[in-house]
Amino acid sequence: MNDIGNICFPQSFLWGSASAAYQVEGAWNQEGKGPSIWDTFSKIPGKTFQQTNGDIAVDHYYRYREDVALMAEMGLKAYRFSIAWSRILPQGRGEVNEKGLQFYDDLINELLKNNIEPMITIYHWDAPQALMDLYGAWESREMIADFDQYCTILFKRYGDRVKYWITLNEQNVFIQLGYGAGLHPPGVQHIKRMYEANHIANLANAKAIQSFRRFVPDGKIGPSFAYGPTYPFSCNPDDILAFENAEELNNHWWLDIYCWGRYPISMWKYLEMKKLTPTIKEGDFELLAYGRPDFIGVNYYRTATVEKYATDHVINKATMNTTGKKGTSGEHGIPGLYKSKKNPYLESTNWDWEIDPEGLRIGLRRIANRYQLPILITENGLGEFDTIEENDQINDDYRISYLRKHIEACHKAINDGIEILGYCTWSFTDLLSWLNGYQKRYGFIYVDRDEHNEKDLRRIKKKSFYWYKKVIASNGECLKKEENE
Ligand code: BGP
Repeated sequence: MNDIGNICFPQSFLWGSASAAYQVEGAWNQEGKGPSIWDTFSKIPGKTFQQTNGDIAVDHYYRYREDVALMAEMGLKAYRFSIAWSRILPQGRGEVNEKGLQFYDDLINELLKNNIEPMITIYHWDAPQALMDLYGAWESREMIADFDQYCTILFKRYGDRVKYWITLNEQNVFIQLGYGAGLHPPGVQHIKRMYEANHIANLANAKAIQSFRRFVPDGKIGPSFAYGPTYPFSCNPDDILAFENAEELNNHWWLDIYCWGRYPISMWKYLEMKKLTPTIKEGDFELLAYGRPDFIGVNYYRTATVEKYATDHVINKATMNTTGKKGTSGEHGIPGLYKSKKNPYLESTNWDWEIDPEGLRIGLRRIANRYQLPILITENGLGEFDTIEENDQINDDYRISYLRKHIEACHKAINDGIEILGYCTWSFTDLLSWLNGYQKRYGFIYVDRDEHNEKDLRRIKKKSFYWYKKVIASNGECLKKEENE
């Protein structure tokens, strides 16, 4: 059970890589695109690392052909990218921007020409600013119909060629950071509003899936969830209870709705007591029942370890490490429910993200068993500083080691009986990290730019590029050799 054993990924396994429009495209105000909430938010002083934004990003909008050629050279089987809503509908609703539609048409065709399966993320956090101004975006039920209109345009236009679709990317992140912690747009810090907005996003997700069944009956769709499986810090029953609380509030709160159309019992009760539950209207649960996905999209980076958090001991507001200075992130938690704890068994990255490949296997088993659905790993990767050495060499052995261990964990999960459709690394090229600037790099391809200087945006293959190429070509077999070396 613990051994990597005979490496045998299914022949159809989708070895992929992922990105998001705001983080790669640039061309933020070109060819008819309207502004998104990230275009606006990133320009407010103090919101992002060294005031970085995606105005140019890595210029993928103008260099997509070069990027796809690199994907083809690598042998990539799938590319997950997102569509910028305000490129298609500059006002968020109403008039369609044909040039925007054409851009993604061209990208899709270029991918298919190179035998790369396109996977569309419909929403990766960049809501049209016009809808924020009009009615507060996710805080209004008007968003459900507008999102559905946007989705339907995409389904009709690309549904003939694109068979894998992701509705919302990390609803748990954009809602919690946008309306709870206030670190993402719209920068709100209000827990009741957070749960209200989240419920509306749940309804929009279900409505989009309902429409998808009509327009793309032979396709597969699901949300991508930022899944951080929880561990109890000790076997003290108090810590076990803290773990149950965190798992239910941070994971089941979303996954139960997606897969079963209902909220978990105990956390509903807890939030009800705190007067934080969202408003439920007639017909909501009928609609949510249509939301059952074809797969669960999993974005996995790390696990979370928690312990009991007594109500009389309140920690200061959590701090997030956005600088890459190790050890600068703080504890967080909810008094009476759980408190985060550093896991002494795990190493961390320079951004304090714990590295835990076994946690991926554990998480995959937990959710596949609970929801009985296949899983598509829509993101997994390592954000690190990279340096260019002599002759344009980038020796990112740390990234190779990270990815290798996580792919091995996927294989073990497959041996455990879990159906995994594919594995997308985050990311293909380097790109803008929302709050962490350009110095936190994730790609197989180095992009020569920094926080304030776009330089020449040259693409340089890292050592990990050649490594993943071998992994794909051998359908994972080469990992076994590496293990024996
Ligand atoms: C996920 C997002 C991605 C990406 C990744 C890495 O939450 O879906 O868009 O950014 O995390 O995170 P970060 O850029 O904060 O390091």
